[in-house]
Parts: sequence; C-alpha cells; structure tokens
Amino acid sequence: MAKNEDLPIPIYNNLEPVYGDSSQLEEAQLRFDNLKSKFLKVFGHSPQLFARSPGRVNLIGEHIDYEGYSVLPMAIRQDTIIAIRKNETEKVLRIANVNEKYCTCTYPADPNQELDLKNHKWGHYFICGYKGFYDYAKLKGVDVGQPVGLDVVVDGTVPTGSGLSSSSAFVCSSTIAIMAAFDVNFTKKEIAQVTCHCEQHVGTQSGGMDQAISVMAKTGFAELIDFSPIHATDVQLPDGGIFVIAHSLAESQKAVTAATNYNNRVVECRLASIVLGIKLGMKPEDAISKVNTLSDVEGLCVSFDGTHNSSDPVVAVKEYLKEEPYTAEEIEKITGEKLTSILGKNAAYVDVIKAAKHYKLHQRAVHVYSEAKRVHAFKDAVSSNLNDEGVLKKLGDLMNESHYSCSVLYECSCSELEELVKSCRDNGALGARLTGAGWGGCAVALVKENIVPQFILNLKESYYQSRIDKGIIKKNELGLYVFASKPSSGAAIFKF
Ligand code: NG1
Ligand code: MG
Repeated sequence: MAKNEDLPIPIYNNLEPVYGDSSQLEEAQLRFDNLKSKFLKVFGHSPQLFARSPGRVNLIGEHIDYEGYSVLPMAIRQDTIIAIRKNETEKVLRIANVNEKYCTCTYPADPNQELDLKNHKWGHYFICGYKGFYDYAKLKGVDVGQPVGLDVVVDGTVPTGSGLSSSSAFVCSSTIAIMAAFDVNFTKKEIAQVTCHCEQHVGTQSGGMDQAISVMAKTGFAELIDFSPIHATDVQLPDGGIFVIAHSLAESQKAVTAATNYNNRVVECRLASIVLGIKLGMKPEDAISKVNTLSDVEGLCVSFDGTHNSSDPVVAVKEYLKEEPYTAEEIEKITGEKLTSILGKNAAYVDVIKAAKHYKLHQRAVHVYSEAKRVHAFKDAVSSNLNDEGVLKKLGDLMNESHYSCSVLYECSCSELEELVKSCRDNGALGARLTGAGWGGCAVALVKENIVPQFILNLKESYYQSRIDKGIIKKNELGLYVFASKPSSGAAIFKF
C-alpha cells in the first residue's frame, strides 16, 4: 500500500468524507452554499472548485520542528475553505472573504512579486501559496503556462492568532486550490514541503509541523511527524481521554512580533548549535558552514557526566554552554565571525540581531533536546501495554513537563497562558500546556472523557467569567474559545 505522504490530495464530489457527522455536515453545507453565492455575487460566475485544509493543535513537541525534531499534532475540525476560478481575461489575483471584516485584496498575477512585509495584509498568505506553487512547478519542470488571473473567496473558521495555525490552514488550502485549478497533481509530501517553505514569505522562519499535519491528517489519529524526509505515523490516542482546547484571549501576533519572539528563538537555537558544535570539537568554519540545527550536533554530544560517558545532549549542554546569556561579542569571539555574516542576509535575521540584547543558548538548547525526548516518550506511552488510565496519566505528566520547559526555559508563555494552564489543572485536567508558538493563543488540556462537560463549565467560571464581565468576550461566543476536539481529517479538494 502506498504511504499516506506519497498519495495525492483526495478529490471528493460530496462533503461526507470530510464533514462526516451529521451536525458538522449541516454546518459545512451552509458554508459551501454561502461561499458559492458570495463568489457569484463578487465575480459574476461560479467557482471552478474548492479546497479545504484544517488547523491543528499540537499535543507535544513545541518549538522543535525547525530544529529538525519530530512533533505530535492532530488536525482540528476548524478549517479554511478556498473557492477558486481561473480568470483568463483579467490578469489579477482578487481575494475576497465571506467575513466582511476582511476587505478584498488585489495583487498582480506575478509569481515573482515580493510581499510588502511592513504592510501586512491578510491576503499575503494566499500569495505565499501562489509563489510556492509556481516555484515548485518550475523546479519540477511542469509547464503551467503564462500566469493568469485568479478569482478567490476564502472562508476560515480557525481562530486567528491562537496557536491553532490558521495561517497554515490558509496557506495550504490556497496552494492546493491553485494546484487543482491548474490541474496539477503533487503528492501530500511535496505539498507539505512546498507550503512549509512558502509560508516563510510572510517573514516567520517557521518549521514544517503545521503544514505537514494540515495536509496529511487522518480522522481519528494524531500523527507523529518526522522531517527530512517528511513522514507521518498514525498515533491512536487511548480511550477515555479528550483534548480540550482553551483560548487565553491574549492574541499572539506572530508576524508582527517575530524579531523578538519566534525568529529570535530560531536564531538562538542556530547559534546554540554552532557554539555547541565548536565546543564539541568542530572547527569554527565547519560549524558555521555545516551546522544548521541542534539535531545536526546531537551526534557529537558525548560527554562525561561525573560517573560515566553520557550521550544525552542535555548533559552536554549543561557542561558546554553557560547558563548566563551570551552577548553577541562573546559568540563572535567563539566563532571568529560576525553574527551578521554567520546568519546571512535574511532580513528576518537582521531584524533579530538588531533587537536582541543577548542570547540564552543554554536554556533554549535544554528545552529543544528535552522536548524532543518527550515527544518520543508520549508516542511510546501510547503504544505501551499500560492500561488506558496509566497511559493517560503519563501523557498528562509529559504535557505538564512540556509546559514547564516552554514557560521557564523557552520563555514563550505569557501571564494569561500561565493562569489558564493552572486553571485547567485546578479543574481536574490530567495535564495542560500552551500549544503552538505561545506568547498568547491557546492551551490544550488532557481531560478524562467523563468529566469533560463539567470541566468546561468550571473553566468558563474560573477563567472566562471575569473576562465576560470586563467585556473582553461575549457570553454567547464562549463556544469559540473553549471546546473539546477530536482528531479530524486533512486537506481535500471538492468538485461538485
Ligand atoms: P503557530 O504559531 O501555532 O502557527 C508555530 C510554527 C510551527 C511551530 C510552532 C511551535 C508557523 C506557521 N508555525 O506555530 O512551525 O514551530 O510555532 O512549535 O509559524
Ligand atoms: Mg501560524
């Protein structure tokens, strides 16, 4: 049987395979009808086809995808649907949204255009997919002809800035819609790679987790995602436990804060891996030219832990990287090169260097190496012969440890997330942690199935009521901010 990642995106002529259960089906039907009528209203003709791709919740493995380590997310039912039609007469890309909040964006039909990052527009994510599609078609020698116009309407239900990857749901559905509009077939693995790369056009130097799960997810399974090469292994979660997603109501605007938050951590990890490589015996020039991620130097991490030789990279980090933050000058002294020349011309990194006061190499590296191990411990617990109760307890513990590491070592939490995670645990969660990049957005809690309704009620009381009183959210919107989630299906194309 062909591997999941080697298959093309499935094409359906009805909604059932994706929006299977009856309550969802009705809602989905309404969304597609609405998309179609909006399309007709805006462009005067019907869409050629639709593509959808889901958001995701990461269960464990935070901030390690860009360091080459495996992660363990699952798709959620919230998704982005794109309605599209090629327009041979008007050579522009017109991107409308069913939500009036988003005004229609227009871009030239030019795959080589650069995105204006200082002037962030929601339509930029579509252009990521557009550029990605043309670049990849060119690379593969697929002739897709001269650029034509595209008419597009978007409907997204993944809450934005919430760590549930609304951005990747949008980039993946865009890329797949464009691909299908041009009648080109790439495999899921190729699309996961293309979308990971092209989403970086918005400026975040992200890894490939979100796109990979959005493209490859299967109903009923979380997936262990490996990179290089991309591979997804189904993970069947134990009975009796449910993941509840809860929004801290602090919006994390990753595209805006990248220089001090997300991209800063990417740079710190890169510098940590180079310095570690040098301390472990590499020549500085080799470390600079060959080492990109902490996973690249893991193999060198053999060190003496007091009693015996240890190959645990965390032991090596503790021995070779000091806990006090490094200044740029200290790193330049160790490497013999300027940071600007180590990191190259990438504008995102130039912004990081400008904004950074110092670099916490020790803490970031300990987080990455220990988090990478927790992902495998999570997967191993699921496939162990412990009883369900025992497995759930273990998963909860690992989630708590992951949160601690994100919060204390990686410093990607915030006061709202700390309060929310505590509230989840106080209300009986087996484990709870921030999910996604952090600095706001959602937490995910593992909760025993039989207490889920009560858990959600209690959480509403303890975390959300005061925020309703302050007018931050409305009571009738609560369902958008706290909900139980089951593993949903991945990307699909619809032709009716
Ligand atoms: P969010 O902020 O949830 O979209 C980001 C990255 C991931 C991963 C996580 C942290 C994007 C598209 N995704 O997710 O690749 O690094 O943070 O684990 O930026
Ligand atoms: Mg995102």
